[in-house]
Parts: sequence; C-alpha cells; structure tokens
Amino acid sequence: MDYKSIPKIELHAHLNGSLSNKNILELHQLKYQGSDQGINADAYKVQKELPDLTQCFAKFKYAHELTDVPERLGRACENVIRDFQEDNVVYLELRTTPRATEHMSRETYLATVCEAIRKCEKTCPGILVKLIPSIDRSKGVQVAEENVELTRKIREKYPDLIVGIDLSGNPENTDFRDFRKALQAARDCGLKLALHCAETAGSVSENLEMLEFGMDRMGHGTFMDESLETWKMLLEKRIPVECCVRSNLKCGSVSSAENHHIRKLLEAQHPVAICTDDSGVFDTSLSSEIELCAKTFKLSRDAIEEITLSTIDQSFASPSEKSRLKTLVHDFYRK
Ligand code: 6MZ
Repeated sequence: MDYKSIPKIELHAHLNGSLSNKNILELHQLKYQGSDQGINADAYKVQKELPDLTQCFAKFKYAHELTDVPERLGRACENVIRDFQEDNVVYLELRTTPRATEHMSRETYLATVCEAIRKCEKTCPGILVKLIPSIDRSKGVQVAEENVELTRKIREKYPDLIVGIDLSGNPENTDFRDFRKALQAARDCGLKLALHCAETAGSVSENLEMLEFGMDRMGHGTFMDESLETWKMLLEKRIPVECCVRSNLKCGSVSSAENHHIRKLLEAQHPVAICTDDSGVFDTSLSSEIELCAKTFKLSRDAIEEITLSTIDQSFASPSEKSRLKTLVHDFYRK
C-alpha cells in the first residue's frame, strides 16, 4: 500500500515540533542573514529514545529561538502546512502555544499564526487547516487564563478557524485542578477541549479528575490503563484518543510499537486518531505513522479507511466540512 497517497487527517500536531530539517535550516538562515554558522538541525531531532519526557521538552527551545518574530513564525507555519499537504494530509488541526518574545506579544503571536493559515487557503488549497491554541501547563495558571481570553478575542475575527483549546506542556510539578477554571471558560465560549492526559505514569488521581471534568478528545492517554477505573471510564465515556506512536517510543513512555496502548483501544473498538505529535522532533510523518500502525497491528485497507472516517468524526470541523472530507476519503477507497 502506498501510504503517502492515502488522504489523511491530522488532529494532533504542535507547530514548533513539526518543523522539518529543511524548515529549520531556512529559518536559521533568515535569522542569521544567510549564515549556516552554528546550525545543527539534527540537534532539534530526537535521534534515539530519550530516558523521559522532560528531556524531550528541551528540544522545543531550538525551534522557539527561530520563531521569535512574526515574519519567521508566519513562515514556519506556512512551511509546516505545506509539508503536511505534501504528505497528502487533507485536514489538519494545528496547535500552538501563544508565546510572548522580546519582539512580539502573545496576541501578535496568535494573530500571525491565524494570518499564515489564511494565506495557506490560497497557496495550499489541498488542505483544510484549523487552529487549536495551546495552554502550556508549565507556564502557570495566570498565563493559561490569559490565553483563553486571548483566544476568545482573536476568534471573533477568525470564527471558522479557531476550534478548540489544547492543554499540553510538561505535566511534571503541575496540578490539573489549577487549570479547570481556564478550561471551563474555554468550554463555556464554545471551544472544544483536546487535553493531554496520562502522558506519564503515576498520575491516576489526576487522570480520574480529568475524565470527570470531561474533554472532547484526549492527547496520548498513555497510562490510562494503569488503573482499571480510569480505563473503564475512558471506554464508557468514549473519549477519542489521539495516538502518537513514534513520539511515545522516542520519549520512552512505551517500550515497543507492539505494546502501544493503541492496540488495546483498537481491540476495544474505541475511537482513535493516528497522529504525529511533533513530526520534526520525532522525525516522522503521518504516512509513516499510519504505515507503522498498519504493519504492527496488521490493519487492512478497510480498517485504515474506517480509522480515517472515525478521525473525521472526532475532528472539530463543521458538519459540512466533515461530510466533504468523508466523500473525499470514500471516493479514494472506491477508486
Ligand atoms: C506535551 C507537548 C508535546 O506550542 O510552541 N508539546 N506537550 N507532550 C508532548 N509530547 C511529546 N509535544 C509538544 O509547540 C511546542 C510545544 O508543544 C508542547 C510543548 O509545550 C512544546 O513546548 P508550540 O507550537
């Protein structure tokens, strides 16, 4: 099967983790006026397994240094969208954390990303893109609340583009309860919630609180089966899980592709989305993730079509957009 040719749906991709080597090089040259000095695009990638998630977060600093002004941030966003389109991704929900730098405010950051996506409607007509602003847990509660407010404000200008809020970042030393107010405010103004959950072991009580709070989709859910109670509740609530196999392998949170929790979820006929997470950092693509899952779990062509159609249902696209995407996928598999 030619995995690249399949029309694909990407629901979990972080902008500053999705920069290809070529993209990193271009941004570096733009920042340092054509100089290659000090460039080490490979330093941005996770070459082999890291011992834990915390070491993975250090990787994002490299990209963040290059997307610190609107011009390069916009360029990064356009390039990432083009790369996904080249991989035949027909629908992308891109997420990114509004970040203030010396040269721009968080508001400018978010507006720049929105404008870059708008521009791509013309330059990349083969891909429909939505935006999910992220809350980085490590930046604290006040920033989280401000980011929700900012998202609400900018969304007035881009109502069809901003569809949800993501909770991500390093979960170490943070408490989900602190973010409930911000997330509830997001939900109250109609934003969908895509929350990273159970990315590290030993967080059963937090996982329970998050399940009780509810969400529209769950990021990773790696350790949901650490307790029977959380596993059962996940299945009962039928919260779709965004699965990023290579990311989990490279961050050392799962021991092998065979042991990835997507296997149990597929067996339970639970809705899953196969995603990249950070295609640049983890040196992957959505085609490659689907191929890995297909080969590891012996997924037939029909099973891949079924997962793709379910992923469309899990997306935050409008009903008419979902129906158009389903027709496109259906037509491809009947060719
Ligand atoms: C949790 C992650 C992540 O927002 O600057 N991020 N958060 N778990 C993960 N799994 C490995 N991968 C990426 O993109 C980079 C940011 O996304 C979040 C982190 O906060 C990271 O700094 P943006 O575009």
